Amino acid sequence: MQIGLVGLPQAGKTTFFNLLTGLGLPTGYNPAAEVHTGSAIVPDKRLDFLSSLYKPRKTVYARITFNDIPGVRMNESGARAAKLLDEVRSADVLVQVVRAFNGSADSASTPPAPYRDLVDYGTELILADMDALEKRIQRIKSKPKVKKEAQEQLAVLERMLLALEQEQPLSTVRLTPEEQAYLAGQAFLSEKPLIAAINLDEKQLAANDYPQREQIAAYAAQYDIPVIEICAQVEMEIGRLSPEEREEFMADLGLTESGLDRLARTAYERLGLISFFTVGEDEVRAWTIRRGATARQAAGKIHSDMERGFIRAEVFHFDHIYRLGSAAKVREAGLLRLEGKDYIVQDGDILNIRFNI
Ligand SMILES: Nc1nc2c(ncn2[C@@H]2O[C@H](COP(=O)(O)OP(=O)(O)O)[C@@H](O)[C@H]2O)c(=O)[nH]1
Ligand SMILES: [Mg+2]
Repeated sequence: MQIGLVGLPQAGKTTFFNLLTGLGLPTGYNPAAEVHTGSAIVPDKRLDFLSSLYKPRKTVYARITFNDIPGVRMNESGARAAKLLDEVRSADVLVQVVRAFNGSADSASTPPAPYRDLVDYGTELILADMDALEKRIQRIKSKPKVKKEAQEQLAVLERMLLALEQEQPLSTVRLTPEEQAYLAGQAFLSEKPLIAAINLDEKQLAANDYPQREQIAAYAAQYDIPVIEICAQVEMEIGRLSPEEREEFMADLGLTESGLDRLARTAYERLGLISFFTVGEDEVRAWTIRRGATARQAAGKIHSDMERGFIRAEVFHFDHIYRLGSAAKVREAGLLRLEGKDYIVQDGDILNIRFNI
């Protein structure tokens, strides 16, 4: 999964990026405006438990890639803007970092207005999509004779453009699969899943309040935007402490989960992703699939041979082994099942694929 960190300059993107990846890039003004890339494991206490039980040679967590994309005005033109827009386009999910914190050393002499910033960035995504759509519509119309298929395509594009003109993101436009096909895989920005990460200072975190909070909640509910609250600066500093000190400081701030925990969980939920596990002496591993995927599709995630030669899946659930303490006891209790190719894999399932090639 690829997460693009976006938002206005000085919102705390690079600080949050450092927190997520454990890297220590300089924060503040970024004149070169280069994109930073880093990755992190997806924290999963279930995998920690399985690893302590099986003591495998290797424990493999799922990974997320983060791109810290410098703020760009979407109507800015030129090579830099084009490159940054491409970065935004290639993300699976956008996380908009929004400043709520009060003034810091080199930014923020202006009072924070997180709702305004959230909406402004949404508007920039809409403007970028309008530009792309208008160009595409022009290209079709400029042909001497418009074919029937192009007519239908034009109708879809114009409907999308209309939504944008009414300041509605493309995520609000429902398209049939045939209509989707007309878009030929072109990625639009305002249809991407978006998560808002509101960057608070310690006082706001302690008070559990910040400016424009209600407006943000209403806007987020309307457009299906999950909201997480982060305290990037402090959490980054905490990240440098020893594990014991870290827990103490987190507890003081009233935080039970790290920023990475919260973001990973929210992104999985928003994208409809779940985890299943494979276990053994050699390797204990977490795999990411879409909710609703079948056992056979899950097998394909591991290896295409397993998908092609799929026979059956031996399945038990994490909760069972957690409660009973070993795979042998799960089997004794009759909780190990054999499932066919169409079985819908559940979050936390432990699979052993039987296959034949
Ligand atoms: N007080 C406070 N300052 C922050 C916080 N997060 C970032 N900053 C500061 O805001 C400035 C901009 O942060 P940076 O991560 O570079 O923002 P970016 O431009 O969005 O990448 C830096 O001076 C940070 O130290 C925060 O949570 N609280
Ligand atoms: Mg930055």
